[in-house]
Amino acid sequence: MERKLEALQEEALEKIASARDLAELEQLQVEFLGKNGKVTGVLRGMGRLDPEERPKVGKKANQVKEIIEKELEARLQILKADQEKQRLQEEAIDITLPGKPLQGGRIHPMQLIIEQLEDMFLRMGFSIEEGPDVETDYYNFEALNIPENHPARDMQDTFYVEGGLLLRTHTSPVQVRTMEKQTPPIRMITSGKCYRVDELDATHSPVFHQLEGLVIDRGITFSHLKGVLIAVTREIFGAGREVRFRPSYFPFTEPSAEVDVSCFKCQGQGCSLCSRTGWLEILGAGMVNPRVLEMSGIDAERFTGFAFGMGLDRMAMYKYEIEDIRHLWDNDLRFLKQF
Ligand code: 2NL
Repeated sequence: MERKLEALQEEALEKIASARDLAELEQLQVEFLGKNGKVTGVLRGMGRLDPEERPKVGKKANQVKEIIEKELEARLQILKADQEKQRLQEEAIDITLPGKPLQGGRIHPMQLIIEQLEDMFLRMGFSIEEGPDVETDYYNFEALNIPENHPARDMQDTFYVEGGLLLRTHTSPVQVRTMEKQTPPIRMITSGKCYRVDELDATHSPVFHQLEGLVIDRGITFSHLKGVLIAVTREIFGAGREVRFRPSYFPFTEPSAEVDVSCFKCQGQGCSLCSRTGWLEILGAGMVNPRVLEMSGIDAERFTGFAFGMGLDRMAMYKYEIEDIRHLWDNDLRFLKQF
């Protein structure tokens, strides 16, 4: 009987040592120490033993039971520790890996153009002025010598709002307001949104941006106008660009001119961007009409001035080779990421 118990102990310890997981271990517990287990069976069969033998065999059986229990427990701890180690390995995070890069914001191409122009004009001693988007007929048309019957005043072209007000169709009202509140010398620019009734397509938008400038002082001439505008075009489009002044007409300037730069894409050879002319029209300008000066309270006998205006959407399209104006409004990240 004792030898049988020893054999059982040996068998149990061997199996415990080679148990690979908690389930196997649990089965061994049942196999040897369970209600119908092998060791339990020996203890149960003690009734048939010689009464003299019983204490010895009972003692041995309890020893074996204890040893197996201890081994089961020891193995259980080892397997648990192994399991934990494996779990930690699987869940391990490599803290030396670089983090996910933060996607920084970009400056919108319209803002890039505005900032570049503003910087340049600030260096030349201009101030930056602002005015309302909702304007009166007086500031948007009347004070600029735009006649009562001018097509721009038509409902078809201008957004009118309640109370006889309108959405400014150009940034010129800001210049009128500046002339009213400042005395010459005046050197100012203003930029912002303008509104005209227009279908949205690749080259037109009912909301667009302008930058306008105004210089008023004693003895200002067309040469001053040319000097400033040539500097502006070179800064935006590069020093190698030719600049051309063509006679034009605006009610608020006399004489008036439109300014072209030689096409930067084809070097003036003619291409699709410049419609094969070799030239890109970028701004309008002129000497401020004396009537406009007088209406805003500036003595046209003592002061002269020049003014200019440019469409910033077109500037951005030229400079960044954007073929559709709607890209400026879509906020498509694939577009915005390029700036
Ligand atoms: C263009 C032409 C221009 C002006 C704007 C102006 C403003 C006042 C007085 C006189 Cl208060 N002139 N502005 C002058 C000439 C041209 O803009 O093609 N803009 C996109």
